[in-house]
Amino acid sequence: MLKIWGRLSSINVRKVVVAAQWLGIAFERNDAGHEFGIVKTPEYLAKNPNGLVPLVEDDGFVLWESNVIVRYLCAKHSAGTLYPQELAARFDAERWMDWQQTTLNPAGRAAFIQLMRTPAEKRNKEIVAQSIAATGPLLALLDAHLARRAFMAGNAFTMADIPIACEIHRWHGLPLKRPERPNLDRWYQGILSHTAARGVLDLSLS
Ligand SMILES: N[C@@H](CCC(=O)N[C@@H](CS)C(=O)NCC(=O)O)C(=O)O
Repeated sequence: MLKIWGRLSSINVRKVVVAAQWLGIAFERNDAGHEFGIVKTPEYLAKNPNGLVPLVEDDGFVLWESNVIVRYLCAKHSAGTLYPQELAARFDAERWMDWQQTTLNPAGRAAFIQLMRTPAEKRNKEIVAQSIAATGPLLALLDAHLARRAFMAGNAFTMADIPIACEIHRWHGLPLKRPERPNLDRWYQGILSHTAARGVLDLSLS
């Protein structure tokens, strides 16, 4: 059975759990990282020398890097559907997954760290404001993108929707005022209503 290592308070672990639930794969998840430790033990470091979560073990195959795990699971269990097979469609989806890691996540991460991981008396409002200012245009871009298609990579749900949905879950969990983004909200609510989101994207941030 697929074994997932990682705490659900991690955005990157959430991606893997949503993917596994969407695909209907039987899995066992073991809390690791942060307050659960484990990630700095020699046994864990031998599997992931970064000492980070998530990590999966699938019939002896060990893999880390959340978006790569999502790709792997979708390719293994949903080739041609969640993992598009036609090259242009596949790389359309790949592009959004990389964009989540390299653009959207770095923009919003500082606000998350300040508002959810930093004691109130130590928070830096300027850092939060900069993170909001960096994220706003990216959410507007997503809203415009989703005005013209039902999902991130076209008219069907693919692997590309998973990392972005987890990022939106994290952003929506922050105590911030958000302008209306009707297309983004429609897309996100659709994902939230899927059974695969249960126990993950319906959790508040911790
Ligand atoms: N690029 C990696 C980043 C992994 C990462 O930074 N994981 C964080 C949680 S989101 C972590 O392991 N933090 C240390 C810990 O939980 O102990 C991925 O996408 O999997």
